[in-house]
Amino acid sequence: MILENIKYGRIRHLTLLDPEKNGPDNTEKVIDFIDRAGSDAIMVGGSTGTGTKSVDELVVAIKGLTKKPVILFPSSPEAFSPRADGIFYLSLLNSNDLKYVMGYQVQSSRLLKSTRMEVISVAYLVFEPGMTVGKVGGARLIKRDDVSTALDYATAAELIGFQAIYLEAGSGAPQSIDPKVVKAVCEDMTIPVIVGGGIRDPITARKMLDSGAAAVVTGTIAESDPEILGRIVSAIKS
Ligand code: 1GP
Repeated sequence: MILENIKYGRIRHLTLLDPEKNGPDNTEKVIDFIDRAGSDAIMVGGSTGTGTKSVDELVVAIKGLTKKPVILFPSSPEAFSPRADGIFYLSLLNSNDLKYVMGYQVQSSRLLKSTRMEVISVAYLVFEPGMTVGKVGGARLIKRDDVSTALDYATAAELIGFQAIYLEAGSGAPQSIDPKVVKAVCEDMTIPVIVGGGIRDPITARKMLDSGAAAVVTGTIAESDPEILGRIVSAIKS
């Protein structure tokens, strides 16, 4: 159970792979980095251009190389593969575009229910700078140190009944979310909080865990610097 594993500290680091940047050709190399680094799970998704074919091909390639759980992280219902172990069923709560809040969820609900994969409802909150997901997702970006607005959204998410909260600065962000926002949200929540975007070094990753995050996501670093990926994962698990 992916959610249980996140809740109870068995999945603390997740690596995001974007099918746009990771064709089947270099999957073997990237999975080798991820395995050696000790990352616990692999997310597959990206903000643009992730159609069923490229997502499915990447999921198949990953499943052939590792037993780590593969979790879909979709930007639209097309970014789907029935072969994944689970899906973050995201609702971008601070979007101006209803399709990211509930439209895509409605569109994909019956298909998802018919699969055997674990569907985890996730309140997705996008902070400054937001990067591509902020733009594509029409987000009213939350300031990276705005504790009060973050708590408003996170509390709403918990009361509505989401199973997890994902605090996102955007893939490739030059700076992560302020750990004090993570701390305030985590102190107040009973559901697990996942943090991602702009986490590039072991100290920042560790700070997120010390602030109460259940798990940390890194994407960009797996593609560019596998050595740092290993140090990030070690810092998280130390
Ligand atoms: C995506 O936040 C993650 O949700 C990944 O971000 O690519 O900046 O590590 P990075």
